[in-house]
Amino acid sequence: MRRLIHALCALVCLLAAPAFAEDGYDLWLRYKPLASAEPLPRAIVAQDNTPTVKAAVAELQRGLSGLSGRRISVAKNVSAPSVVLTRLTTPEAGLGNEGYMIREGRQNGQPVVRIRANSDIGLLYGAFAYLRRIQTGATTDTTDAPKVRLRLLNHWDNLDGTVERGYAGASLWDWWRLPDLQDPRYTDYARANASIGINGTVLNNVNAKAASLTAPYLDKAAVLADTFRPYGIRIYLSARFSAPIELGGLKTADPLDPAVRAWWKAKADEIYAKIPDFGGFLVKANSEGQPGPQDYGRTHEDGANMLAEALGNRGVVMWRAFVYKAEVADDRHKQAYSEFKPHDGQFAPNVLVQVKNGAIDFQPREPFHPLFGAMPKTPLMMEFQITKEYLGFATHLAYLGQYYEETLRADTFQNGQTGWSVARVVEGEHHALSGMAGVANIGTDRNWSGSHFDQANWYAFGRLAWNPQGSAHDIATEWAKMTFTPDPRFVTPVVALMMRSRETVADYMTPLGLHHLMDTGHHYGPGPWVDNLGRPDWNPVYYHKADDKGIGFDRTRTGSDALSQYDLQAQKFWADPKSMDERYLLWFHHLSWDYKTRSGRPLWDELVLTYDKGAKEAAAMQQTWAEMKPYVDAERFKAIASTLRIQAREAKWWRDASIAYFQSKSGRPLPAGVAAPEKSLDYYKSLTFPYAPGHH
Ligand code: BDP
Repeated sequence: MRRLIHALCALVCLLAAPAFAEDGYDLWLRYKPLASAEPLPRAIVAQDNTPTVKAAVAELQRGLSGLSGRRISVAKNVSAPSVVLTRLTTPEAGLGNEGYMIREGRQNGQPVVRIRANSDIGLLYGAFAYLRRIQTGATTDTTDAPKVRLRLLNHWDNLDGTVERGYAGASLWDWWRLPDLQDPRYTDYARANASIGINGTVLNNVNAKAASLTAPYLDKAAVLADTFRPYGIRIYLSARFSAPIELGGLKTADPLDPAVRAWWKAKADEIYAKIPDFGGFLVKANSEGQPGPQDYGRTHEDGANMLAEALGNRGVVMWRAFVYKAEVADDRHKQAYSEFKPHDGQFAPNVLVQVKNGAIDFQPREPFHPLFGAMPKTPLMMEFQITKEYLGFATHLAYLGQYYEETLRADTFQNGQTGWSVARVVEGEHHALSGMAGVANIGTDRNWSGSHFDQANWYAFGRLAWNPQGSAHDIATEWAKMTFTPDPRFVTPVVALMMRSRETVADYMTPLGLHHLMDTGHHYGPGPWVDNLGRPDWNPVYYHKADDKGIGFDRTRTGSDALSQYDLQAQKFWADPKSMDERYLLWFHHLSWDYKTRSGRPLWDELVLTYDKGAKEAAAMQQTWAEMKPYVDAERFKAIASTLRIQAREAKWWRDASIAYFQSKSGRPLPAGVAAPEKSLDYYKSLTFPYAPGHH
């Protein structure tokens, strides 16, 4: 008897357990039953049956049945409370091709929610928006359309399955088994992206192999394009500029050479025959050893326009402005501006210049890139990094929504006028094209992003690409509600923690405007002492310039004068160390250790205390999380607790190693009450990480 009871108990437990593990695979599309008594529609009514409308219906069915715990039917007419999807017969101008309208009303005596759009993709976006609004407690009625046309992920994925700067496992693209293997995960990838409005993806690394443009690889890419198409996602490829030599057997890749031009034209035609809605090319040229037009004495626009011509009105070229050269002795901060600004207005209409958020390289904090204020005649595409190459990989919690917002809200004073925020420049109101790209943090890890909180960075990127003027705080709130629970006892402290988290990381890695202090190659841990790399501007010492007298990079007129690349009014943000935001202080100024900061403390003390504060905050994040235990499933609770433990330990490592090193320069005592580094500077210098992920 007892045995039977045990067996029955085991069965009950099994049935009561969630059908699948809370491993993060469902992202923010979990659709768990809502506690609120709001009556939800019981049917979905749609007239069309296109692949995109089918996807919208399927998502609504999945979402509403999950949220209500009921079966949801699909019908042609309204006979129950319903969601009605309608493509407008007379286009509504304000909605454009991707916008939607959601309205509550009544039809056939039943309450209905009408989702209307000019296009099928608008209906899909509307369906996702409606589900989001239910889950986040927003009112149903809304009208929305994206402010940016190209909202793209950039995968730095290699053909061998590795991911440059990827910390979430291997590449999602199984090039080896494609085109035959069609992983269902590709559809979930598309769903997740469509749910946040992403409408394009560059499949391969900017450090591109020409092979990705060969017929077998195009066939593989075509399968992905077919899978993504119903979700409004077009595919793009990074193009290696020297492909005409490597694949075409030509002697040159000179963009003005007729044979080279013909080769690219034929290649574009071949691509369009396989992928009719191919989006276009992303190009890293003449940067970090990549081939480019300058190898032939030509300019960036010669290269970009040649590819633009090959694509014609079928696609776009996204030409990256991330360029710097060993031969140029000038401050690396200045190089992209010097190379691109003189060519403003000379790019073909289907070219966008893709600019990183800052002039160096995705540092924990960077002032906005001066090009955003300087090329009014060219559509400038924003490039953010979602993967956290310089912010602790996937192991440290740093919510980047707050970072993106900081950059997007900065005023560039383009054309000397106020109100030209980076967001407005990116929205490109004077241009036919506009775009925002995010270097993806996605891989084969079950939770997609390497850690649960890193999903929020993917989410925030998509939402801000849709509306660059959106609020990082609101976006974090939405994400937390959908990904975990709408319970305010969870949402309020967790959103507060997220909003502070990137600041915390900046404090324990690169406080007061310091930058590029990461160790060689992998960029993970501290390496402020590194001074032995081939190029001066690869060395951390180049950036902090610390000696026994002071620290910081003078980018004012007495130094490299990079500051002058900003509009006169924008220069005022950072020109005067006394009045500026000190979080950028040492980015622009070289100051003595005794320099009196706003707190009244000398710079040395301030620096040490900021490191100390960052490390303490990282440790405290664990406590906040511990208090969230009642609101989170055991599996994700534990996973997050363990990454926070790693983060706290490594924040202390950053703090200790940095303080030890800078103290060896300043020769000053630590401010009262601050603990000395745990180990010697030599110990920190001796650490090596040859197998850190993401480094190729
Ligand atoms: C740097 C990365 C490197 C990329 C490069 C780029 O360290 O792996 O190839 O940027 O953006 O941040 O091209």
